Amino acid sequence: MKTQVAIIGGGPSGLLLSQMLNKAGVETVILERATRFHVLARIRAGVLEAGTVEMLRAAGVADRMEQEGTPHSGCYLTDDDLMVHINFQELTGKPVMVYGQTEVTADLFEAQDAMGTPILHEVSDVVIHNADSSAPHVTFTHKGTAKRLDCAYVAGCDGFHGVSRQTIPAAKRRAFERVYPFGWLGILSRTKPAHEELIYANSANGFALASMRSDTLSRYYVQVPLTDRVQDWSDARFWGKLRSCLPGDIAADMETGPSIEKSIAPLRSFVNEPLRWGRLFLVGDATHIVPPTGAKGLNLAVSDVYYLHSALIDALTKGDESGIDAYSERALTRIWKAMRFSWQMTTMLHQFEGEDSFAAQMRKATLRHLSQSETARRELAENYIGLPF
Ligand code: FAS
Ligand code: PHB
Repeated sequence: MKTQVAIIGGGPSGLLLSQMLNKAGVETVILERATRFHVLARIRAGVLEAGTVEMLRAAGVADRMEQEGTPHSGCYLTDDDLMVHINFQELTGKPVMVYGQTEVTADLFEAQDAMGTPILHEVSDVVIHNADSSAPHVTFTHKGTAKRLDCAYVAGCDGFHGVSRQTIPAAKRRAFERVYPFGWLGILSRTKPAHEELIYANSANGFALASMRSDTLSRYYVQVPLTDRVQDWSDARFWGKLRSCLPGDIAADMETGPSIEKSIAPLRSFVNEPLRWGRLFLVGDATHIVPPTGAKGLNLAVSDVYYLHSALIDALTKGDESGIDAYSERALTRIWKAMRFSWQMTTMLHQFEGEDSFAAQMRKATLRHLSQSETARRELAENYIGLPF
């Protein structure tokens, strides 16, 4: 098998990169470890930055998002009963789009199928060879047969647990990491969302997030210790915890119902540098992880794709390698800014086990400052809707 760009991973990074390259006439093959059903069964991000919306439009996969997605002009940060409204539209002139990552991925699969792009599911034993040469190739097993894919470039879009990052020799890469001592227990329920905008709640009982996928499908999270397991949490226990974190009047009116999905995600901040080794380029969760508090994970993957797709097109169609030479440093500049914002939102809104009373006072003071300072609200809004690519 031969192609121009071999893409490891068929999540949002790999699919969007492939779609953007194919639209420019660049051939790709996507190698995905899981079944399509499994990829689409993952419930993850829910908020799209303004830049992500533009990229999906440029990729030609925005029609359903325009019809079914919901623009949000603001969100709330709360501290017990204090509710601080962050009006993105007023402060930045832009909204965000609430439209689930699952739907984005489904739209990308549909577009890639229409392109006739080879997406090989259930591959295994993926190994990237000679990435630091002018002729890399990938070997893998598919349907019980050993295969080889020759290519000009390899895009590592295979997430945090993939093989791409590990292909870069340990001596050639650096990792920066902060693991948080708690996770998010998330549920999906066919209930009316607690509020028409997202609520990031800081309270004496810990952090909670009230989000949604539509006006009949709610997505909620509560902070839990890393030792907790999903089976420790009945729906009733979850609803009780969520109510204890949200402002009283909202908690009192909230509709509850059976969970249709329930999972615990650990929280970490992680950056791998560099994003390139020879003709291998890392994209998305393969090279960075953010705590979901800032709604940056999926959106950061999209900005990596924004930088890399144009660089690969220039290299393959014009022989201009300036873009691929600049990719790692250019992407990392934006990655670190999103890393900072996600870390700040996480430390501002979560209780840390064993913290002193001063830490709780700092959280309260930060939220009160936001309620009184338009400048502080604008700084948060500019980061939340997404810094420029
Ligand atoms: P992904 O991990 O989505 O995709 C990588 C793909 O590569 C997967 O399909 C995997 O099967 C495949 N793969 C892995 N190893 C392979 C191999 N060796 N060979 C072939 N294929 C391989 N972000 C937010 O903004 N908000 C959220 O609320 C949020 N919640 C999250 C909850 C969880 C549990 C997780 C894990 C992440 C969450 N994220 C959230 C972040 C998430 O949305 C990621 O940023 C996003 O999926 C990044 O997309 P990819 O880079 O494509 O990585
Ligand atoms: C979600 O709806 O899943 C969601 C929204 C905002 C976040 C994290 C998750 O910051």
